[in-house]
Amino acid sequence: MIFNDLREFIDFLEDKKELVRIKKEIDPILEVTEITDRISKKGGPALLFEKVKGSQMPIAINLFGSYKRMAWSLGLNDFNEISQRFSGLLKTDLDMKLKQKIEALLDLYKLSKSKPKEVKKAPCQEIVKDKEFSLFNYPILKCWPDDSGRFITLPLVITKDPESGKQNMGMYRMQVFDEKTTGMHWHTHHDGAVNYRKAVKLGKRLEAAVALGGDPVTIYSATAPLPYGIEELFFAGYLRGKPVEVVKAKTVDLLVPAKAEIILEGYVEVGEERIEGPFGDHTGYYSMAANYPVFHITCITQRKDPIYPATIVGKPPMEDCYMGKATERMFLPFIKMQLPEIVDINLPIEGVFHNCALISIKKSYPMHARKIINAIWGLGQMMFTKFVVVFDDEVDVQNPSEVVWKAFNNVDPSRDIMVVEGPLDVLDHSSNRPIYGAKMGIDATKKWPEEGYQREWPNEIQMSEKIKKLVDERWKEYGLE
Ligand SMILES: Cc1cc2nc3c(=O)[nH]c(=O)nc-3n(C[C@H](O)[C@H](O)[C@H](O)COP(=O)(O)O)c2cc1C
Ligand SMILES: [Mn+2]
Repeated sequence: MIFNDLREFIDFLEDKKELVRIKKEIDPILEVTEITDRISKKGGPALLFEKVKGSQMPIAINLFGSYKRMAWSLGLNDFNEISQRFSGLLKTDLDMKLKQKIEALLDLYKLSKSKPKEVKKAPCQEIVKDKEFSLFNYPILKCWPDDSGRFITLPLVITKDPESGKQNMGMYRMQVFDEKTTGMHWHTHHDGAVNYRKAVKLGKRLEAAVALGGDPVTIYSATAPLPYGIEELFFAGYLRGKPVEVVKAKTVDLLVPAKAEIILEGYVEVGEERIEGPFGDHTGYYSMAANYPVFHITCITQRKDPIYPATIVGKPPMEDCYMGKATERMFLPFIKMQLPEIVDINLPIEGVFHNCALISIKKSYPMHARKIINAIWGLGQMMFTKFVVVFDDEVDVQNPSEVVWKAFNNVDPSRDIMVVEGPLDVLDHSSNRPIYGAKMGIDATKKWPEEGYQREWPNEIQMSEKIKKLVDERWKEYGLE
């Protein structure tokens, strides 16, 4: 099932008993976080806070907060379908079976559906406020005690490349500075910041529009690590197999998702910066205050009865972990296209996606693991990965016990570890200076004579099939169950 907007998804979750309504009045300052965090840590449902102190609209949160809901949001029944479902385009084999050919054709068809469809009338513009408005009328959360203020946490920030005219849509949290102004926390490595730097060069303020809500695939797409120049709204249409409807914003030259709940329109002034943060972040730590551009809102458009979408981030697992895991599954086929020797990748949620990648490969030449480590550091947002650990293909990288056992037993630290310097995620707090520092590659594969290992690599202990069969047959006789 493909959803057209946030409320369709909310209704669906409610039908499936995966959404709970909270009718008691709740404070968006810290109280929403404490409730949602407890629910997140239990693997609990999505929440709709119907009565929020100081605001007329409800808050929807934790919508993506489980493997099941994440899969549903993408129109799938099961999380394990993600890799297969979105890899059709990459099948180039001429000997494909008929079924595969049909799947590939379906994907081509879907690609042709990816261009957003412009409409004239849109639910997100039922009400237009271009003079009197205040962000303080919206149920914007203060998430954690040391946060520097209230933050919009699930925004789809749309800007345009001033040269090519292509739109980018990224999710960057926004600190509320006053009624009409927020921070614009696009990390220097992300595409919003690229567009901003282009605007600075041209000396022209950068228009921006921020969608709150929209269909869940569109929301997810703002978090997807697409290469610069690939438009997230096209990608969302591809994933949905149905174009995203867009409408011209009222005061800026941007197309925004027509079925969003709320749109903030405005601009980022060239060279203007303000201290933003601290903010309790994905890592489970606060990201510290730093200078970021400022977003000036010129107009708010919205539905008559908007639902305010939010999320909280903090110590994993949280809602964003399931979005990250969906990305891991969705992009694995694309990574394999460039690095076909990769069998599987696990980005453990405790590694918060940029800290750790566990990768199994079909090793076929000396130092093959190092090639993979270096390749990962050159691959889109994988470049931030602080620890890359490479295993032989028989290792199940999804099994933490197996991973730790293999790594600790197989690695000779003086031979198998490489430490290099390079860009790090802005959220990394371990390096001496922000945004760059050391990263480690660990080769946990079995070592070959050609790699200088002159001893005999021991066999793993395995019982003989004959004895296993015998014990299977006699199991009842032993009286152990
Ligand atoms: C809940 C959530 C909050 C995020 N907050 C930020 C943020 O404040 N700044 C940022 O640069 N990226 C943030 N990200 C990550 C980006 O959305 C993600 O890297 C995305 O691919 C960036 O898109 P872009 O490459 O088009 O800039 C966040 C992701 C999620 C899921
Ligand atoms: Mn982008």
